[in-house]
Amino acid sequence: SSPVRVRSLRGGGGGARCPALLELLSGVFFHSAALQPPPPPPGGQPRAPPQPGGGPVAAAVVAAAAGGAGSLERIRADHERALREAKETLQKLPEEIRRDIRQDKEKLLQDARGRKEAGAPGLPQRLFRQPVGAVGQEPSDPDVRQKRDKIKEMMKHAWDNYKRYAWGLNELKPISKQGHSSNLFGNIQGATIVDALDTLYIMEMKEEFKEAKEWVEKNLDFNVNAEISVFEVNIRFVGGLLSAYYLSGEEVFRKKAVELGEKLLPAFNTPTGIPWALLNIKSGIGRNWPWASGGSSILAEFGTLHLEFVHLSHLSGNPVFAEKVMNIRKVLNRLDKPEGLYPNYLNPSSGQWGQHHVSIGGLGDSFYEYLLKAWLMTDKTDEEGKKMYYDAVQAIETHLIRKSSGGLTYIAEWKGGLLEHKMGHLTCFAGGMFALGADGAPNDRTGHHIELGAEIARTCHESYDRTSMKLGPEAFRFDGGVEAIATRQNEKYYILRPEVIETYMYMWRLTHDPKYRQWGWEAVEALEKHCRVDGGYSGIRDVYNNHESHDDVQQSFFLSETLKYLYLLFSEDDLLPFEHWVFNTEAHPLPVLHKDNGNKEDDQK
Ligand code: DMJ
Repeated sequence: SSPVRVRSLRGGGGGARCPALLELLSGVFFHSAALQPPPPPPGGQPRAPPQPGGGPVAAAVVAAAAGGAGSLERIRADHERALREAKETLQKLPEEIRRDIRQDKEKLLQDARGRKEAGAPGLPQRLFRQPVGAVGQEPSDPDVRQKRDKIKEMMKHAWDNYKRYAWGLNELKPISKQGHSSNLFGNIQGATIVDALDTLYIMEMKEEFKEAKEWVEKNLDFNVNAEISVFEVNIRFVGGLLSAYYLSGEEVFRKKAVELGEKLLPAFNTPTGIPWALLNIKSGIGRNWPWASGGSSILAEFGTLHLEFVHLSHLSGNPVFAEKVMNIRKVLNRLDKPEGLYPNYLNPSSGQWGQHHVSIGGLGDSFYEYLLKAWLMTDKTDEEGKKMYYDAVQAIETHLIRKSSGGLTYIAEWKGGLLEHKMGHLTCFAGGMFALGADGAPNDRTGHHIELGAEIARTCHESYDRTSMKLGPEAFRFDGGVEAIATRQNEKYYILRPEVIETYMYMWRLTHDPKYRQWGWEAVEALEKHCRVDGGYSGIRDVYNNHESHDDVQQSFFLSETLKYLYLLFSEDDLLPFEHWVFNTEAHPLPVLHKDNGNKEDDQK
């Protein structure tokens, strides 16, 4: 095989790192709070604004926001003023006190009305500057440009049909030409619209972006009596809204993201703070999937909130979101891990692992992804996330990664110490993850991590190439005399998943080896041939069959991930560059919170 060319993610590197995420966050919060004009206290000097969902960190933030180094003096002055006011009140007549209370109440009401009209209840004002790389240049090579245009046309076909047959509903049924609702979102509506916003933006589909934004403004409603999947709603809705905000600067997306984030908070009301999988967003009552080992929460679900919740704190000035996800880390770090591996199940009441099943695919996958990306998103200051990621990869290499007799590297699943030689389509994202993390790999193992990414990409490409339709199955095996082939009927389907293309995109960006564009283009041709129908794009029931049996669902992640990663694969590297953006697990780009400007502003153009 050809030698792998390694491209560095960042120039230089190394140097002293800030020790803790909270330090970074403190910069974030101080900034947000400082941008908010403090409401003048009745007849006194300026006071720090109150922070919803307070607690000790919030108090410190408020104090520091009020004056940095002089914050202690300010607190003292506030206390003295409060004492003075109390004394004055004691000297007043009852009628005067009643009048003061009436006036205070009226003022509060007026302020609340004013905030409602301004449309940003409780959110600090924020100066928006578009981060670097929200738009990129046209590809210079005409062939690449043509291919990219084709991918944009695919997006238009998917979007137009959704709009025509399922507008405002969650997903499209492209064969029966009607809406599809998934119970993952309860009766929150519009998953495809929110998931597609950022793809529309980066593809410069301006009219479509505008109509999507108007729908969000008028119709996206979280005040519903609905039991939702906390994970799915977070990665698709919170992630989609955050990206739409960071790309476009439209306040409505920030407001909706924070509003939804607040709705998700009761999920953390468990004895350990490990959140429930399911939450009724009206009643705030949570529970876990009935099938999950002894009432456990799922690693890939509670471990895939971190990036979005850190950004929710950044945008709202409210530290509670970041505190919730930092606590998940704390719980995990207190636990013994079998062979250094993280089981997929953790009981939120006892804080103990459930069944010892370990997977880098379904139930585990994006937990590992978010450890790495938490480190990258904090401009490589989140040392804890970094350590957890590289330690986990070490254990995965030792216990789960194997090579077939035909020379294909694969990642098996681990069940109480025994290996199941099966790899899921979902697991294929790991090729991109290993390559993305190569730059920071300890002990000069950068080349090794890139090579590992390249090997996983090759195996996953084989899983596509060994089918009749050139689209990969849901899971493939390395036992019973087969390699990279699905042997069970219920593992032969393809539901428009992105993970293999995601890995091609990372490998292309990091090596510029042309085979990744070639493999991506093979996937485009297969999608067009087998999944494209009059009414949009559909999944396939059996990719080994010569005749399509369509599953009649156009998944929202086809628009948010599959088409976005294809588009980026055929774009120049200046569109959403890795130095400035990380992608959440649903391919929604979130800006890196750069330390060199004190985390005080998003990176600027
Ligand atoms: C997406 O919703 C996300 O990528 C998630 O992490 C895993 N599954 C789907 C796509 O396959």
